[in-house]
Amino acid sequence: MIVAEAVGRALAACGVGTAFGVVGSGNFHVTNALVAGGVRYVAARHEGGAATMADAYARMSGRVGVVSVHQGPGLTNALTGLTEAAKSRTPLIVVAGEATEVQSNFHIDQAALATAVGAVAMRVASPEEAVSRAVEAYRVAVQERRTVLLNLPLDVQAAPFEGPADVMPPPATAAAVPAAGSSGGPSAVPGAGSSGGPAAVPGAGEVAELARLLGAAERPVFIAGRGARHARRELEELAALAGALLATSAVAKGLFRGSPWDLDVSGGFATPLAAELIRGADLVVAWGCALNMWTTRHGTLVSPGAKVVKVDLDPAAFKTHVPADLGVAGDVARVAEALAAQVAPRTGYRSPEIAARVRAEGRWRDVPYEDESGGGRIDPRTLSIGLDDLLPRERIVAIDSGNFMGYPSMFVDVPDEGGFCFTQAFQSIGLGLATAIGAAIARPDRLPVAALGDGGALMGIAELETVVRLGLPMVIVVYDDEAYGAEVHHFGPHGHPLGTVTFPPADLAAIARGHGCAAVTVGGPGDLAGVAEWVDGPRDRPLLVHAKVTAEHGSWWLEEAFKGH
Ligand SMILES: Cc1ncc(C[n+]2csc(CCOP(=O)(O)OP(=O)(O)O)c2C)c(N)n1
Ligand SMILES: [Mg+2]
Repeated sequence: MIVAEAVGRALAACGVGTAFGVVGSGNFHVTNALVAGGVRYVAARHEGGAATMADAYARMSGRVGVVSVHQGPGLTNALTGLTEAAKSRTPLIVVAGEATEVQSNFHIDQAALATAVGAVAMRVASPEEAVSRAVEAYRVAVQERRTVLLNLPLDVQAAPFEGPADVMPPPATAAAVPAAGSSGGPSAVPGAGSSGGPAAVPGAGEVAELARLLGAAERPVFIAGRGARHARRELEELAALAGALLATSAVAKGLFRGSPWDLDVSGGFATPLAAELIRGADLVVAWGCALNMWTTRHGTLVSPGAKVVKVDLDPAAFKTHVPADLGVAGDVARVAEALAAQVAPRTGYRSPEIAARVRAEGRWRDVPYEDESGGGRIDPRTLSIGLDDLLPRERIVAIDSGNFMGYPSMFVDVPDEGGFCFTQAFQSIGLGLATAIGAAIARPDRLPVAALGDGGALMGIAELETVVRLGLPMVIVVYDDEAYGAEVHHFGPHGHPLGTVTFPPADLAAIARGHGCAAVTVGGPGDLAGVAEWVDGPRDRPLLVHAKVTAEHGSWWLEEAFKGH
């Protein structure tokens, strides 16, 4: 056995989930060893796709994703996806060949590259440490929720490995990532506040103080983030006692689906009703949620008079973004449980009037709008509502970035927090299709839906062949405005020339058919019949919905986003 094989076997024995990659000489043996160890391998067509697939897979499966890349350009190609993963604290291991000879064409400072984007760099520097380094990479990925680059120098990985061939998984780490339930169970990889650790047991003083605040609040609102995705039951039970309304950040969308007190997403995607009720809160408790500018519309959704409490594993979260008046360090579920024993039942915000309003105005589709479809183009709201009606409810929705992104985020519903995959921590366009592939592999029980702009779709189109090759029953919706719409609406109103951000029509349906997809071009509401036909059929090929959308004006959440530029 050579060192590369020992590393692959060791990672497999640790219990990593699916591996994604593009194989070259520098990662050939380690990838084959992963496969020999029982790990599923998915070949992507671009390392950027592989990285994002692994990120999305990890988020939605609760297992550690692996990315396997060739030295040098294999790694640089993966960087945007790796940055997204690192910013999102996704447990990920990147195994990469490494050309340590500076004369090599493939040579770059790979460790510096990883560190620059927030990943942890490690190296198997000698044959003796092949296994221990692999196990350490797994431990750091899981326990510290980090994206880890495991460099495998070419000479070291080719050397004979003399140690034991079998590797025991490290104790306590494999169990630290909760398994994804098929529905509503402990969800994906832990976010802040879910995996246990030094601050997992809450301090009694802070808990008592939060119990006092909950006992005094007239209009409490809970906002749950990534770190609360495993804690639906505990939060719902506490909210029922405290009379709190329930909302989430975008990444936790769907967490409270089905509750009559669910306001859905807080932030730019919030309904007018949700925004009004969150602004009306006298106590906002953020659970595993940083309350960043997106979740709070630059702080404006939190009333100046409201008390703000953050419950998070990481006390560093307390003072960032909207700062907390009180911070409770601990695991979200355990804090909520401790509080439930101390809070007496009260009506709080849960009046019959509010219940009636949430029923009547709680979803975006309840908000009246004028359908602007016409002239061979469909209003993106009408498109999204139409798809929401047509597509099976057991779905997993992935969203790319751009002006269009709010339409599917707001109008296409998801069944729970395992139904929405939002790789937007780096705000990169082009990640949506690969996100949908990783999510689809994590949740084969659900219909994967990729919602993309034309710009993001064409940037990530290399993976269309992957969708077809894997036989994924995916619906890919392209909101095509023949432009980088976000830029058009950003600069257009100021009279700037827009030739650099507008494009002639591209026949995306033909491109999709060329890859082996079914495709339908939608230029008005009537064309959605083609989608219904696919849904009712055998779904033996992916479907690309090429929607020519109206684009006279920018979206309202984009206005909000520009404040962050
Ligand atoms: C990798 C990357 N390049 C450029 C940008 C800047 N950018 C943000 S949105 C956008 C336009 C996206 O166009 P499209 O996917 O068609 O969506 P639309 O805005 O038209 O709805 C661009 C270029 C970015 N965020 N990420
Ligand atoms: Mg566009």
